[in-house]
Amino acid sequence: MMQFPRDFLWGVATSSYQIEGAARADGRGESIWDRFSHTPGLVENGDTGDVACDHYNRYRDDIDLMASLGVQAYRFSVAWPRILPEGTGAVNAKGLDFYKRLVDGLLAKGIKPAITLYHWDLPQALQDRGGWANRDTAFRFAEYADHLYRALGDQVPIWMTINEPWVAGFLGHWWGVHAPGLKDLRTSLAAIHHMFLGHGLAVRQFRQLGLPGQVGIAPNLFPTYPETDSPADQAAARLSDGFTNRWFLDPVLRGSYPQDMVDLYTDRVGALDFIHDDDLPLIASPIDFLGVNFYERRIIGAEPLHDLGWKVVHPPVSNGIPRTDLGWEIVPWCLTDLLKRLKADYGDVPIYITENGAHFTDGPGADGQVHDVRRVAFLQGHFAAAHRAIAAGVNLKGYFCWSFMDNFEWAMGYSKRFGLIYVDYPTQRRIPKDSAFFLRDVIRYGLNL
Ligand code: IFM
Repeated sequence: MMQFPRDFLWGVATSSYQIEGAARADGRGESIWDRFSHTPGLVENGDTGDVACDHYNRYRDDIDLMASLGVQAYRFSVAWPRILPEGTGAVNAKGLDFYKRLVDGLLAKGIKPAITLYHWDLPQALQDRGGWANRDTAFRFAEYADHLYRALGDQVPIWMTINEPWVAGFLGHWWGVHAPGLKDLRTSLAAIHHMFLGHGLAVRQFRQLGLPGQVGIAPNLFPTYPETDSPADQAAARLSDGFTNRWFLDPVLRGSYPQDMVDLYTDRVGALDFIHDDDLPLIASPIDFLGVNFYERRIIGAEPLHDLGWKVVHPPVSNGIPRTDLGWEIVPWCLTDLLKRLKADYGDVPIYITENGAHFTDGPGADGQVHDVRRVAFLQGHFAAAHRAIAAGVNLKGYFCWSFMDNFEWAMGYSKRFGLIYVDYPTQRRIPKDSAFFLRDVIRYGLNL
């Protein structure tokens, strides 16, 4: 039996646009994801978050379900356009009330609320003024954070500013496959910088209000390995690591952007003059923890003809490594590598795994239950990997499984199921999968390997 530290926090995670639905309820404004998903051809099957898991109306039952599993913390995001339908200005009290009820409901069941301020549903009104590519959005973000701090700051112990700036930045502004659907590298770098600036401003405001909780950020990180030991592949892997990891860690934890990446980006898009002199000290305002979203490793080879000088190598299925139903390799040892590397390179910052999970298609069988044995094995492997990191001295404080329930998987719509709870969308019935019971037992008894 592997025992985790006594105060280790076991949680589940979701985000607003992926589960809430009720897209027009109680004065909620339009978000960039409403606009994107309603644009024909951008989301598989024409799916939208209009109804999603109808969590906005069913949150009490969802909290009961979490409580029945013994979940200790619930990471959710707040929909900025519910609080500020135009992105700025007067608070929409009805929108804020929803989150007050949610937080009260969680606390009543002894579940710690963990709020993500931004999980990609930017108010469309701000996008109309340039969105994250406009420096002003960082200041509007801090204003929005301030409203939430004042309303919920004494009740919520864990806060995260921005979820996955790499995804929001590059998928949304360079590859155009996420909202707002832009396709320009320079714009994406400006957007990412302004997300960091918003993060720094929001952390500073958190401190100024003297809130009792902890604040951090939740980047997605990719353990990265060279395809071969050749100097060219090693150099390519180092740069790719800069692209996915160091660009997102160094500013926050070291107060600087990595120079090799500054040089590379400057070569591609011109001077990064959206980075102002005083920004980096603010962005590096000390955080209480680093969130880590982990899903995949990246194997990198040199490829001078590629945009940035490397290629992502997709290992053949014959390598024998099991995969999720999205084809992602299941590589729990890479989570241990990643956590150890964070400690080695960035010091003893407390870490929460703020997301980890997998898409498996399993649905109800003849007995009406969902026997998602592959997700159980997936969790088992990753929990053990986290335990190994703790044994190696990593200051890992908790683990949030992605996701509490099946939900709107962005451009892939409802076709992908990451949940521990199966959602039957036509009836909105929730069915806990075997993996949900597995998590319950790990929380209760420890990890039996
Ligand atoms: O569903 C997403 C989530 O919104 C952000 N991290 C990755 C998950 C699975 O793709």
